[in-house]
Amino acid sequence: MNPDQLRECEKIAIELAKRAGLMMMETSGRNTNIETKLSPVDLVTETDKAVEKLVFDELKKRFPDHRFIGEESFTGKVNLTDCPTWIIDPIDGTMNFVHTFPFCCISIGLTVGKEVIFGLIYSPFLNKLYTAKKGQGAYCNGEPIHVRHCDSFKSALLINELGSNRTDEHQKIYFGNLAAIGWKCQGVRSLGSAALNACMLANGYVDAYFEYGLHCWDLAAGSIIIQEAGGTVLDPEGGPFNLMSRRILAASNEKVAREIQV
Ligand code: LIP
Repeated sequence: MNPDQLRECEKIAIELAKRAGLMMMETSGRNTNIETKLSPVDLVTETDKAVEKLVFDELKKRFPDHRFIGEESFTGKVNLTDCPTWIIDPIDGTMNFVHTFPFCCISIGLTVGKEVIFGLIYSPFLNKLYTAKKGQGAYCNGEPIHVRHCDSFKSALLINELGSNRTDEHQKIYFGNLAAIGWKCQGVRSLGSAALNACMLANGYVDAYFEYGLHCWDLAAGSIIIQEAGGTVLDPEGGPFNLMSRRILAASNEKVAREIQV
């Protein structure tokens, strides 16, 4: 994809995110038909579905050759290919959206050759639009953003999430990690949106973030925004970050990330 085409993708994604944001503002806390998916706390509202439909319908008109992966049209198997692919979470932080806790957003990533080349995260409630294009830095509302300096994990503020997976196995991983890792830093926070957690790190408000049990639509945009803001993104076991592995370890720098890796 050449730079003009990528700029066009960004322009259209921003327009759609703003339209999605209006839909979210109009309906937050007002959804009556709330369904559950993989667990009783894995929620989906009519707005999640309506936003995904709007964004996919418009993108398909503009980019008929591209492929699309979305949280609400997920049928059990994600097939990421080398083709240009839009990866979308129409509302990341649906639990927050239902409760009117303002940390919810739309998250839009674009991959080519299975690599994320563009990411956008927009929270209409916080009035923050985060964007990043491969090799071109990360921005919040048009201003460049950077991770902050952090010497060591013991002086870090960490984000970690309980998540919506309530299996015994996930519970063991969550509390095991919290005891082993969370205890060693200055504080642990949970905002309820993987995408906005990534933005908090990219924007220099926290120093590290890890989470298990996520999907590619939670991670695509956030991973490039962190990297373009100068941060490090890894697999929690220390290998390269894999968008499809359903987990992330991210930090302001590699030293801090390596102190956390399991
Ligand atoms: C949510 C994430 C959140 C995570 C939940 C869930 P959703 O996304 O962003 O951080 O802990 O498990 O995946 O379901 O609101 O789009």
